[in-house]
Amino acid sequence: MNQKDFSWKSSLLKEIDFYLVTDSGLSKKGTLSDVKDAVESGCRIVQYREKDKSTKEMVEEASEIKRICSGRAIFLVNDRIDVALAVDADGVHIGQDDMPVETARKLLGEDKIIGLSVNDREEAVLAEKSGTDYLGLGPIFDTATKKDAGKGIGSLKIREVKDAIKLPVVAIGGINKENCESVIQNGADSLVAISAVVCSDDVKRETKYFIDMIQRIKKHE
Ligand code: 3NM
Repeated sequence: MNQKDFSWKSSLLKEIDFYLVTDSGLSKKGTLSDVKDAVESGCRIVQYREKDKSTKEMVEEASEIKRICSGRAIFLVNDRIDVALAVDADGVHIGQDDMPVETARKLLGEDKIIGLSVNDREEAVLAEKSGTDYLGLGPIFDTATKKDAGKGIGSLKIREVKDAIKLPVVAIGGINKENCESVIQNGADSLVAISAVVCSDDVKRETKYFIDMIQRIKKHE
């Protein structure tokens, strides 16, 4: 069994409910406003995902997000290990085509969190061996938010992945208020709903909706 199964990071991540991923292209009120609102509503993990800004702008925004999250939420940076290091974020979330987890680990050290995106059970099993701390599994449903995400795998696949590994699984892709219950019922430890939250007029209300739903279902399991 992988020694990471027992790490404080895995235990901590299994306690997380709603996971905010930022998207400045979709956001109604802007990334910083979304982070503030989500954290004030009880969101305990934030991933800064920014594809359109310069490195300088990203470092500035990431330091603001770090300040907002401080003592309240885990703060991760998507893909950009340099930005994560520059602001001393809590970790990174990387994809299959990014730097290998082992290399990212060397750069970041043992105390930082590394999450990896996987699409199926095979990738999940390999990811667990690589020393990642949690998995992002998706897309669960079809999504327009990430153009190259591919077709939704369906929420039953979550159970298949959970049965094969011990790491926390965060479900992502096309999740909204209508389909979110099946995601948690099928074993996801946490979920991301980008457009369902940042396109809304009230990020606080939507975040709270997801947190309450997840806690209610987990309590009855
Ligand atoms: N990653 P929405 S799907 C950023 O499958 C991202 O790895 C995915 O946005 C993956 O909640 C996705 O609006 C977009 O569908 C999720």
